[in-house]
Amino acid sequence: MGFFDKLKKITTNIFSGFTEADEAFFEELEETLILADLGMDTALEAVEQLRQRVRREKLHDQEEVKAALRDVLAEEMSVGDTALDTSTKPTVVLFIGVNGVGKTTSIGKLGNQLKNEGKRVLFCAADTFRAAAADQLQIWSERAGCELVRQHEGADPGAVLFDALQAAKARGVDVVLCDTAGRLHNKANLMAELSKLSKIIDRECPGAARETLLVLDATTGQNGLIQARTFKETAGLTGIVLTKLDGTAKGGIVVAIARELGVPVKFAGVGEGIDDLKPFDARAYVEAII
Ligand SMILES: Nc1nc2c(ncn2[C@@H]2O[C@H](COP(=O)(O)OP(=O)(O)O)[C@@H](O)[C@H]2O)c(=O)[nH]1
Ligand SMILES: [Mg+2]
Repeated sequence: MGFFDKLKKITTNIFSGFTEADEAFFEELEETLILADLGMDTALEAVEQLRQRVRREKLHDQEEVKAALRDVLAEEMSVGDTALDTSTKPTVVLFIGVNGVGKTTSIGKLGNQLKNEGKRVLFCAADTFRAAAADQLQIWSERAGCELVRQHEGADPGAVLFDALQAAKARGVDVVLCDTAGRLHNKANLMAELSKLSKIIDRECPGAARETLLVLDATTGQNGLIQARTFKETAGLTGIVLTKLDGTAKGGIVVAIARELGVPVKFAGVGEGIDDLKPFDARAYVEAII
């Protein structure tokens, strides 16, 4: 079953008991949306907006109400441009997020896509916390045909990034994708490291198009939101990569994240393969799930 088919199977249930858009329906919808990981606040707000629309526009039949719900959810998710800004050479993209969410894998997949679009791509192995992290990124760089700058385990991540940016400028690289550690000795440490990396980019590539993408694992549900709040404080988040959407029936987390953070989901990870990263389109998403 394809990703969208899977989603569809779960969420058509929302309307399975529909007879009319009465209070019982709205209450049931609220519950379904909360269970789908929209979170309490987002679910309540979405249902309230739908309620008002149904009243205002005097909607009756199921198809009209469905279309209105799609609009409401798509609007909740419309919080900015979902395209990756690669307008300068080099463009620098920082991947941040806790351990195991899929940062390294997403870099591999995105590198492959950009390479296929004819771009010269360099991976920067600034996760120096574990030796295996750079090895893993190296495997992806070979698979995707992208360049790699790495150093030894325990090296200063800032020094690796500095090297990578110098190499990128010297070689005419289009896009630098920078991996980072998801765990340091403590949270304050991690945040300090990330803001240091951000400053290095500003200093070495002033005026460069940059993105800071927070990678979140969709299967962790509301936990992802808690992580997001922590990371939001640092390093000017520009977008979310939501991974492992293939592993959860609870696609509502997408809506909750966009609404809470005010930054758009830019990519969705839907598997472990090299082609399993899709540009995220809010409208297509809600149409698939409702
Ligand atoms: N099913 C699935 N697995 C994923 C996805 N993205 C990453 N993974 C897996 O999640 C695990 C951790 O990924 P990794 O990139 O090492 O996470 P990192 O610690 O954030 O760099 C690996 O086994 C990946 O294959 C995805 O979209 N779907
Ligand atoms: Mg990693």
